[in-house]
Amino acid sequence: MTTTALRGGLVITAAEETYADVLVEDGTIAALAAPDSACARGWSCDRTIDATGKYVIPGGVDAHTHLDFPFGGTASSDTFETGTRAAAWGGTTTIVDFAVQPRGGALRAGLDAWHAKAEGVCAVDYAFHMILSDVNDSSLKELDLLVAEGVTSFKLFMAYPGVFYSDDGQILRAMQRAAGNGGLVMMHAENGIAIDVLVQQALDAGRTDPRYHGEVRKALLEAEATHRAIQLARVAGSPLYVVHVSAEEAVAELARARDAGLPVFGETCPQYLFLSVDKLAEPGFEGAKYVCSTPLRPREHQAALWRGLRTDDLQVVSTDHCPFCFAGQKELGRGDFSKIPNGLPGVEHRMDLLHQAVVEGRIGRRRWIEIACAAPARMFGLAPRKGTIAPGADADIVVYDPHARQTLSAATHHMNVDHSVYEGKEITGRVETVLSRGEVVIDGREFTGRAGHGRYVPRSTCQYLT
Ligand code: DUC
Ligand code: ZN
Ligand code: ZN
Ligand code: ZN
Repeated sequence: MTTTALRGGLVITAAEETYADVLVEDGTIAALAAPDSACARGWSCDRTIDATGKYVIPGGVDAHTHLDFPFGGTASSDTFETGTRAAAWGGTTTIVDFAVQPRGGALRAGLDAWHAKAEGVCAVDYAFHMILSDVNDSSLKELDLLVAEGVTSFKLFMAYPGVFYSDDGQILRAMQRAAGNGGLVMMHAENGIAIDVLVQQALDAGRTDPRYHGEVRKALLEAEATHRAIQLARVAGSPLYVVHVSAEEAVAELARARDAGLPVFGETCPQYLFLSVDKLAEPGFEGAKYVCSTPLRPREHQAALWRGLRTDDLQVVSTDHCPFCFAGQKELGRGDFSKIPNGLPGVEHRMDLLHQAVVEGRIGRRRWIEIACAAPARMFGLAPRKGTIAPGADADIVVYDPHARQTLSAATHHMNVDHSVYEGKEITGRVETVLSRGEVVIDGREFTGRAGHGRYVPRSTCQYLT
């Protein structure tokens, strides 16, 4: 049995902050004790990590990644190996990735394919949601089996007609099934039918540059879809989790539903909090780097997102990490913005960007840990093993230096992508040491983990509802 003590740090969880020493035995948190107390001095350890002057926080839980994800005639550029390694560098020790039901195929086939991609290569722990791209009698039956085996959440798309899109009848049926089996429906809420009309009109008018991606995917069409998804969930009697919320009007829909006591939840992502739509208009074809859906919005929307995070109308910040290289991938959309693969890289930077928000006074330290670790763990049935620092939890722990300075750049990041959407951004705070189930996987500026250390984690159902 390997034992490690982390000594002298400020332990921050969603619930409290306290100076404590942390004892790790065999991959699990065994005890917390006051620093230098008789109890803590009595621990005999193989290894001691000095966390004096640092934060000791739970490993991040990124509940929204797309590794090796087929999209727009290509696939996202991070594999499970490179993507989970980058996650570790950024202090994220659990990811929940989206397995995809092949259109016309079985959920099982999609899930098996995603297990095959991830098995034996991940640096940190991983779990799966399932994208439903074909809701029918047989895939609905399979939903019950997936929930029973730990895939307890399902993403549906109101966008992307002909690809992932479900119509309202399919959505209602999936929600009814989820209401019966404890599953959580995750919604990509954009009116894709209307958006496709606007896309065609823009292209017909010769508006082919990346900036038109932001113009056609209107905030009102995100809000309309969010409203419709909430009403459908109400009719079905199911909970609802809306992914990658970017529009102020969509936050308002969520807030109204929550004020009415409905089990409706929302997620936003760092790109919507820190970047805005003007990026899409960068000279040349540079704007393609910022094409994702939902799209970046005018800066005014950011205040509503931050407010939503403070008031708990938004519960989770995930990355929607879906990287495509500029060269050869984003470039597929030269001359037609609708052919630019949608997605931004970010799995490595979520903890740092949200810490920057703490430094800037937008959120408090415990809220940082809540939205990045504890809430996603509870939302997706990973608590109490993940998302907190407490006896019995997995020893997924980050020693975070709140004073270190760093500049984000493609030259130094570890994601397998040829650009950074945060190039040149200065951050106060930096991950120093990362433990994944007690093993040191990041030690200062060195990756000390290994491909295959990360394990698949079956999940229980949403813990916000019990
Ligand atoms: N949005 C993205 O930007 N990328 C992947 C899928 C999605 O919904
Ligand atoms: Zn010990
Ligand atoms: Zn989506
Ligand atoms: Zn996504």
